[in-house]
Amino acid sequence: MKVIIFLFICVIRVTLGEVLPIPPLLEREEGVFHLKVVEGKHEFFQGIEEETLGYNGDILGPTLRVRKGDEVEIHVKNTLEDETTVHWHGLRVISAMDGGPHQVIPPGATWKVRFPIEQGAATLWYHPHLLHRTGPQVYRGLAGLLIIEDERSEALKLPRDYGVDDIPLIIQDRRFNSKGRLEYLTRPEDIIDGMLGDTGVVNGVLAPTFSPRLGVTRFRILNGANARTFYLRFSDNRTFYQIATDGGFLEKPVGRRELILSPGERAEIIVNFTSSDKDLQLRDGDYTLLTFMPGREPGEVEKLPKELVKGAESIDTSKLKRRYFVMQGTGRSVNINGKQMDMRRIDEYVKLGETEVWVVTNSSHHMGMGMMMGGQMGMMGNIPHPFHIHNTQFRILSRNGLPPSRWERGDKDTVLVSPGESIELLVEFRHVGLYMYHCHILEHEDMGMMGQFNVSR
Ligand SMILES: [Cu+2]
Repeated sequence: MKVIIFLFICVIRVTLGEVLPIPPLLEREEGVFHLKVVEGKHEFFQGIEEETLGYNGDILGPTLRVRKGDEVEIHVKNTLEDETTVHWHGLRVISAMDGGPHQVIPPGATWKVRFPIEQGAATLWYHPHLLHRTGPQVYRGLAGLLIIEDERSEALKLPRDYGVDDIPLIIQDRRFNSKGRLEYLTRPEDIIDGMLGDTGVVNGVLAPTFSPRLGVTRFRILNGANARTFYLRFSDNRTFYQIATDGGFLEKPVGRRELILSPGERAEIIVNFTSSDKDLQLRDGDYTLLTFMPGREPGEVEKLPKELVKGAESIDTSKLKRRYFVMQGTGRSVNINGKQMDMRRIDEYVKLGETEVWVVTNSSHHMGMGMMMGGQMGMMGNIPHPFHIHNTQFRILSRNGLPPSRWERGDKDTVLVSPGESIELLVEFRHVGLYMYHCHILEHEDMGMMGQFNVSR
């Protein structure tokens, strides 16, 4: 019976090809965005209902689109029986509005926030950030996009018709058992690697199809996975153009064939489609995430702008204060600088508006094949960690002493640090209060790979 069910699932996996759902743009009601955290039912596989979580719906959340200079008001009602929080990932905002572990929304309560949008055009996102319990809530479906537009993004000749030629892609992975039910932290290696799935999910569905217009389409890609780093390529290995990093535009479009995104990171890319692109696929390694079926309608944007934004000026960093963050340990012992998250301890004190260099090292070293809990052989200690800092957009100054690649020279809030790597970041904070820095593998974060810094005058 089990075999039959498994085969049945495999057949659905190959043939489903659901149309890519686009998270709706949330309209303001009397100037206020209303988000309701709700329990839902979602069918990843036809006929198999899964208990999920969503904002205003069964899974994921609507897209909030705002403009630089806006005063934004958001009311988040928690209808769950559990606590939650909503963190605006990538946003420069005062700590009381940040939505970290200190801003718990009890069951039945409504959290009201109001803040100005002070930063430029970017694709940010929102998700829960409960102490020790972020992973399961995101895994069940809580994530959504927050798009900022500004004068520059509106003036540039780029596709920006949301859902038509400006397409959000929330890429995640999930693991299902033989009955097609979601599994979470069921294997010993999940404690080491974080929760890695075996099935890709895009905007909440498996292996969807999308019909782009002919010509160029923009994709705003979020790695919303708990732990998996995606190595994205097109099936024909074509060149596409990256135009933005986590926090905004790159100086110029950068031609690429592969986009590596770790959990929490975003990128905006431009892809050119022709009528002969039937069956083109977006893949992670050999795994097909999304299949394209170009339509016949020509797109509106033909050529990419040569320059997107002015590049950042180089500054002398030799006299700046340096802080060191070493990510180490494996499994339940993951830590930063030898410490695990403690709400009662402030790890770093930072001065408002002061530019600093944060040196982030992943000292997990390769110890070869080893026996893991449960008796399986696995890689021990060879774990990459995406490092995320709240309330800022930083610049990567160097990777292992070398200048960052051209596609990493934009504003960032999350950076992948591979084992043995050391990365220098140029950071600066414009709001006071208590904030987090942490690994964005959510199970690592939940196990304590997080610290607190206080920004003051
Ligand atoms: Cu980690």
